[in-house]
Amino acid sequence: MTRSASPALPIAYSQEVAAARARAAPLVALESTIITHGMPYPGNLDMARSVESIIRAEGAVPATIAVIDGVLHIGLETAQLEALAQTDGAMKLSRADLAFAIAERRTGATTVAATMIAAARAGIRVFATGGIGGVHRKAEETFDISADLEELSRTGVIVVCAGPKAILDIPKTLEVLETRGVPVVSYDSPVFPAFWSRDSGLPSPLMLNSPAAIANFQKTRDQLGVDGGMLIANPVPAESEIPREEMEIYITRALDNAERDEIAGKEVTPYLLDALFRLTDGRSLATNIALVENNARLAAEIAVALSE
Ligand code: PSU
Ligand code: MN
Repeated sequence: MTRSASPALPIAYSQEVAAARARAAPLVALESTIITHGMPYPGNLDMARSVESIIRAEGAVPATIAVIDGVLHIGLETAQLEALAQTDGAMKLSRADLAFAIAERRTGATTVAATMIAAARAGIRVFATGGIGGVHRKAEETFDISADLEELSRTGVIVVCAGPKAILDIPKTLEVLETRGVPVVSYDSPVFPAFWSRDSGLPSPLMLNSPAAIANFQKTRDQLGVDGGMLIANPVPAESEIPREEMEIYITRALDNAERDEIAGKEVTPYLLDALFRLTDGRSLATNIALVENNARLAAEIAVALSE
């Protein structure tokens, strides 16, 4: 790389993504924090691979996003994905530090917020994940509100998730999204889902029943000049869900442990996911994988509908 006064951003597209961009094929962005900080190896790699193949089967192209040695990758080659899934010290990148990792030539995984920034920059309009970050319980004391919510309000990407992780304060999370003008749409369900469970006990602000209707809603927002993102909440398939009452028992225990261990900041979400994995004997992980796969399918369908 030659150096000039203002070198271009180090950005690399995988072969598959570059080819898809050249023919304007529908693309679906995928985050990488779920790989490095959300699930243990090798389940994380199995999940990452299966999600990519589900997107291909629906006629779209997957673009897993990560920073590797200071290069922003839009789409990972097979060996890069395998290496990332086994990397230990990857940073967990959000809006605050995505550029830091690039500038300092570090390796880092992108959260929902950082993945949205990278996807928007690459012209990718749809993104599949598991659960977004949100307002943590006791946020009135800790001020812990995920940067994912702010990003949804400003960056024009459709994020398909299974609801906010139930470890969060879901009513407060919905309040913030409403305040920031983020449309929250449940897919084919009148109730708002809560990640491992299909029903959070709260009604959904909006509901749509088909990828075409979601694409049409987005096109209308574009016509109206309303920018920012949109959140699609896709309930986990019934056969994979852990009912809310049961999950709540484990969540209470995991939150108690987090408080005892004085976990704060970026550590909170990975700590709780790991604690739940152990408290549920791995069941929470199986559910997590099933819901990400389900979201990948819907995101691909939306990307295809948007391109029609
Ligand atoms: N959903 C998962 N596993 C995860 C995450 C979401 O099933 O690991 C990650 C996402 O990257 C999300 C992040 O953006 O957790 C939120 O972290 P925080 O609460 O620190 O903002
Ligand atoms: Mn936080």
